[in-house]
Amino acid sequence: MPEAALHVGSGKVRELYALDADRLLLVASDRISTFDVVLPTEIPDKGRVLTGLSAFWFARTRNVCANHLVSLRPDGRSTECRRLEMLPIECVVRGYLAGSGWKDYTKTGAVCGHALPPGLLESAQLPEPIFTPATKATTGHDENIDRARAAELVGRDRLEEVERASIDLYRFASEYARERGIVIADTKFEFGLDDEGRLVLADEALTPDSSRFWPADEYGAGAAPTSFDKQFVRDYCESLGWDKTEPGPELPDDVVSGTRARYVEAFEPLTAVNFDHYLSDPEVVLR
Ligand code: PZK
Repeated sequence: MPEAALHVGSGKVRELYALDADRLLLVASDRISTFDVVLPTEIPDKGRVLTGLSAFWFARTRNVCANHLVSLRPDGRSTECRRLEMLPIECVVRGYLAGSGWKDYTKTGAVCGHALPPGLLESAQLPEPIFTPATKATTGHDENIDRARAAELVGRDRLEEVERASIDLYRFASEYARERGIVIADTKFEFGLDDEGRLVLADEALTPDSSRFWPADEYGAGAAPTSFDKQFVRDYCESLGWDKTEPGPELPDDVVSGTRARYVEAFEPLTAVNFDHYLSDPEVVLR
């Protein structure tokens, strides 16, 4: 980053800088986390794949919901975006029964208050995508909240608006991805408001870090599908018998190269852009 910019926040694998009063710079690193621990080994170009995918979705969904993207930097990993007043909830949409949703269902027959038909198998597609908001935890895991709590946090009308936008975005992207060999099982959106109080999609969107991507050809209800991007990393970590506390293990070269290839294998069919072309001209994903 050549120009003076104030560091205003860190995610597990991303950094946020203020460019001026109304512009932020979101920078995606090549760091990878598994079992909630950031590993000491980076995956080359991971930040560029996620930034390019997010920018691609922002360009494709701007008629579904306005978004914060202003421009993509030539480094392919940095996004200039509009500074917003962020809403204090995570907007999760689930189209399939996975993760905490599956656990919830086995215990209660419902997922975050959405009653579901009996007899669904793990990973089953839901009759309709469901909206399951969560609060942003500063430490540890996001906590699912019910509609009443979400309405307290953002207001009843705003909640209806973000639910509609979240489901519309998920439907658009999951249908698009399914036709290209990728199941987006669930995803998390973050929204903010502009100066006029309009709802704007922010953060990263519809990437393997903010969503569960499954390879469609391996998908079947009744089993937990492999993760599109992190399966080699998880399998390797499991093979070590690591206890999943800090510090995480270094990754060997074959796990790094295999994982990098998986990110590129998600990027290329979705964007219809050759990844080397993206590296030489990132804006190709916006056109
Ligand atoms: C914002 N985060 C989370 C993400 C981090 C932190 N357009 C925006 N306007 C105002 N605030 C944010 C955004 C966005 N996006 C996002 N925190 C604030 C976050 C990535 C890296 F360090």
